Amino acid sequence: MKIVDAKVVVTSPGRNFVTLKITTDEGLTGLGDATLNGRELSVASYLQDHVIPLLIGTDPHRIEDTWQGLYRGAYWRRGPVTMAAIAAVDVALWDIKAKAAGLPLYQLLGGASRERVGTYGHASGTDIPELLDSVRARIAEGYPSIRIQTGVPGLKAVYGVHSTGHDGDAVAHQQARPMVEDWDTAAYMRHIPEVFEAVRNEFGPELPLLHDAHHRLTPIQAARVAKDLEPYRLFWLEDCTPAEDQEGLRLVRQHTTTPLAIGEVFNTVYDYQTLISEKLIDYVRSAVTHFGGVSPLKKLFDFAAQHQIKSGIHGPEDISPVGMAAAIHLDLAIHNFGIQEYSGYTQLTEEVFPHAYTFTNGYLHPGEAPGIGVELNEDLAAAHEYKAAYLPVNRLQDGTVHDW
Ligand code: GCO
Ligand code: MG
Repeated sequence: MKIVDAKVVVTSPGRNFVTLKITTDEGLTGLGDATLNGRELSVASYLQDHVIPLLIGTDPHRIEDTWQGLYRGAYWRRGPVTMAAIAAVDVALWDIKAKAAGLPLYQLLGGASRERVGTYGHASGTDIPELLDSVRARIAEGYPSIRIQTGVPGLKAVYGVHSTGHDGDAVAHQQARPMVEDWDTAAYMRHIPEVFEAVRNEFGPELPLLHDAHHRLTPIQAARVAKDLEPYRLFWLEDCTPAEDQEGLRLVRQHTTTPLAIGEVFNTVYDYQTLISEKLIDYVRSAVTHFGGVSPLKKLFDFAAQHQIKSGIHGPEDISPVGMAAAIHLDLAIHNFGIQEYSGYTQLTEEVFPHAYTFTNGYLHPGEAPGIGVELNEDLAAAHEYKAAYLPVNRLQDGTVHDW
């Protein structure tokens, strides 16, 4: 088999998605997700200008060799743009291989290790009463676990709340320049234990609760928050410190038994070397789409498994249904699965990307269609053109730029 064509489709059915479609001489096609929120066109160009010319004429079955060729062959390694582009190729080739075998991808990854994939959904509110309503709504939808985020008194806009889409996910605003959110770490640190207290009082001790600090705390602040939240038995505290400082997590770890999750902005195993080998975290958060694809993410999970660390694949709306499907196949197959983030998509996005995977009462299943089980409605995709959109930037009240 040979690759005879490959193209990049950029579409915006509400938000931007970048999809790679590879076609073979036998008529098999494969899809890969290359969406990088706010930097979509850079990945599209990387693929179009530098990767697709290398793919034409090659054997799509040689996934590992193609991956290594793209990773090592460029000389310049790692980084979100490069790794999103490589991820799209990797997933599209796995899609083709599994279709050629007539099997859903999870069968090629070792087969199912479980019957269904547990998820967490997003609950958010500008204040605590609104948050409690949102938690109630997620429970009614069947979500077994829930991430909670609230506004902080005195702040206008906070991650996961005011800049949110239909489900409390962060939205890239469709405008030429990023909007600005405000932040006050001390106010947040005073408020967050009250939020957990209210949610536990209302919903009891059993409901698994998660929280995302979105890289905003220093290690000592994160240690304080994680300790203050210990009585509420979190499922995890996510991204408590700026993720690039692996050593910072050592200090947090020394002070708390709150489980820690990190890694949605990571793109290679090297970002996790210290974190995993020293057991500084409990869940690895990388997405198939930003980590170079199914091949390296499977290796990461195997490395994590040796240290009793589990998966918690990043799955907000800015991962397309193609990237989500690839994640669900991995979730079903690996032994050290932890949880899958899933916030759903708008109706229009579902129509652009018809898929075999299902979401039923809070649990996902990849379905039995050969490949990853996602199609691309190219006409509908073409009817919704790219629109410039950016995530917010974060500033302290004196105007200083802060981590977002
Ligand atoms: C999450 C994330 C997202 C990010 C978004 C940025 O935990 O789901 O923090 O909501 O903010 O992926 O593009
Ligand atoms: Mg997050």
